[in-house]
Amino acid sequence: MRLIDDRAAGHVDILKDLYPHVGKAWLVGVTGTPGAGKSTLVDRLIATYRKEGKRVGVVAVDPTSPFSGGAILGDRIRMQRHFTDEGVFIRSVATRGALGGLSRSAIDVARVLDAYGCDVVLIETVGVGQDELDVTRSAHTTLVVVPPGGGDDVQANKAGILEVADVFVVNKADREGADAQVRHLESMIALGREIKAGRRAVQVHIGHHAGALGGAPVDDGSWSPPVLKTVAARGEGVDALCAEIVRHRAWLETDAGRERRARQQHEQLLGHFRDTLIEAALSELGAKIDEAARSVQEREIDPYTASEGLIAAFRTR
Ligand SMILES: Nc1nc2c(ncn2[C@@H]2O[C@H](COP(=O)(O)OP(=O)(O)O)[C@@H](O)[C@H]2O)c(=O)[nH]1
Ligand SMILES: [Mg+2]
Repeated sequence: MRLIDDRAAGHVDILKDLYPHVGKAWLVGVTGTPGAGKSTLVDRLIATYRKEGKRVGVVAVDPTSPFSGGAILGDRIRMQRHFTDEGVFIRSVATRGALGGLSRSAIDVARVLDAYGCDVVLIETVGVGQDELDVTRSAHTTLVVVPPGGGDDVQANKAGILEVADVFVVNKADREGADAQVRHLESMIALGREIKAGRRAVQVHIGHHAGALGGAPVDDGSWSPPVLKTVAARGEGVDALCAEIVRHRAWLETDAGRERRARQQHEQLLGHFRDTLIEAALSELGAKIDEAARSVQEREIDPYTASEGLIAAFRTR
């Protein structure tokens, strides 16, 4: 796992060798606002799964980014009671720098834990940036953890939270504003479904040249994320959360669920291909890119032609 996190020479070969053993674990992404209680919740989930006799892996993305600096120490404290448990394997990843480095490391380390024999792998990440989107694409079930509040800090629309959440968890429900947050999220979800249904209605209308707009079936077998309240600090609501994860797992076995999984895997491969391609191109072209950038800066060439030139140079190698 260290070699993989360091992206050391030969780490891809390790991953290739492990791949036949990958695919048995349930991957649960846990994302959301810093301080929302993700690590505390993960600690509770570990305890629950251990009671069921499951082997648990945890991948904590080491938040070296400025807005969440130092949180990893907190993560370790939050989960420390499990450190001596042989059925629990906790690993943090830290690689930044390389393209999508952090998410790649997290996903790859999760795969190692899967191959190692973990039944469940919990992947804790912060926020929903591009990096985290890659993680949520790889996870079977993604939990989005948010604190109570009016919803301003959730920015559900902007951050694409609605797209990635399989289950919303309003944690710190012992604090004021939890119900307001639940209502806010539920109305966002309802709105999202209405927009989708509206789109379908329009398609039906155009397709059949008949009927009024609206009234398209909303219950199309798709998954609508439930919104749960938890008090992770006291372990409240955790059983209900686990039940939702099981329910989501069952849904993924339905036709709509399989379709969604296939789409995710397609996106995942595309993301991986993109990273691999860019990495190869960057290392092959090296100084040519700097040259092209300089030419563009001096206005000797336009950026479109410059890019085409780089691609042509890469292809002829
Ligand atoms: N009041 C309250 N505090 C909580 C709850 N869950 C976690 N916390 C506290 O919130 C802080 C941040 O928790 P942490 O799990 O590190 O959040 P993370 O950054 O999302 O991983 C810690 O001080 C926790 O003890 C909760 O349900 N209620
Ligand atoms: Mg944390």
